[in-house]
Amino acid sequence: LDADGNVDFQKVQARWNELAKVKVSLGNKYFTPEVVEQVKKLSAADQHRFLDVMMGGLANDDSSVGVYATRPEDYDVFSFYLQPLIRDYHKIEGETKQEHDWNIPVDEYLLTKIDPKLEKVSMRARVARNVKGWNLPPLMSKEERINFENKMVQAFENFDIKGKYHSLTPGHKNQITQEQADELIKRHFLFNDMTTDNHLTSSGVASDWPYGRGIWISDDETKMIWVGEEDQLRIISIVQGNDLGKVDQSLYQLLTGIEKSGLEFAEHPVYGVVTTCPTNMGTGKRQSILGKFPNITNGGKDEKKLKDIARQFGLQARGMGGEHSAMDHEGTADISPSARFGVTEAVVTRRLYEGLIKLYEIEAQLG
Ligand code: CIR
Repeated sequence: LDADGNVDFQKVQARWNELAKVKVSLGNKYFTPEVVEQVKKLSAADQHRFLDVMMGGLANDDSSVGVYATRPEDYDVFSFYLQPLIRDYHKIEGETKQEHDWNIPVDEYLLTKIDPKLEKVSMRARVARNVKGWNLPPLMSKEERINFENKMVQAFENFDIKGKYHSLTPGHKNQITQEQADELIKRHFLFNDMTTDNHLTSSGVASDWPYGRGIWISDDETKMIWVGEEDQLRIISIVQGNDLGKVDQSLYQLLTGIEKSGLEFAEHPVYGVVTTCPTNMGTGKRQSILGKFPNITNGGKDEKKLKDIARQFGLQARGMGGEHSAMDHEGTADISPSARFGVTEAVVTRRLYEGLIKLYEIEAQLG
């Protein structure tokens, strides 16, 4: 900010130039002189918010995206910046508009058809959602986070699927102990302490931790809902098995259940489901399996090779503990299609299946 409290875009440009020597994030790539001209026409408040949007990228030299939306309308107010960035990330050319399609077959995308040994695999699918009328997590105040959590606790109490809410908020009636939280993290149900992620911290997504954060878990432990992580809600199903369609069925049941409770989600007419990170816009859906790739990764020592091969097939390979986590000595990785926008929910599942066919083919060849 300059002496008058206005955003000094020359300084912002200088910082992006400095970061470009290490890595060019999408936020950096699309911060052009034309964008600066456009943003200068906005109100002082909007200019400040534009700076907030870029904060994760400006603070971290390892950012690949580097921007987070702070309110649903950011995708319109800053469309001159965010829309080309979204199209680039999701590799969309032309005027695609988001469509939804949850018609996903069961008994078709069978992992055992790829390899009979893939009989009992941990399969996961999630959708990100934010509720209309609320700030997105980077901009939520502590009070808003607490109010949002309580609104969800009420919704869970009237839910037709039986389950239990576990809160991380100090003093909350559903608060769990640190030991219980650690156990849920170990089982890959609960998200990690958000303050350990520099991207989430510098962008404000992790602010007021652990207030307003928690997880609802169904009694059969196949369905869960994260409250207060990168998006207000992450609606998740985890199934042990080999039919990718079954996990979608379970997720869809949970999603429609929560919609029936009266929540209205933020949706953009072109970019679909509104999410904090532009990488999740569209369907907000990420579907993955936990697979072992000891040959490609050379016993877990060469994660990069798996990531590079996966990328060629439109897939992302992560460690087991989330986006920036490491793989183990068996090369256990969470594999998911990267595209969420310009594809339907059904296409995400098909892409995962088709990508896995190719990935396991290479793993077998190297064995
Ligand atoms: C980055 O720019 O590298 C981080 N902000 C992460 C971006 C994509 N992942 C995500 O939002 N979960």
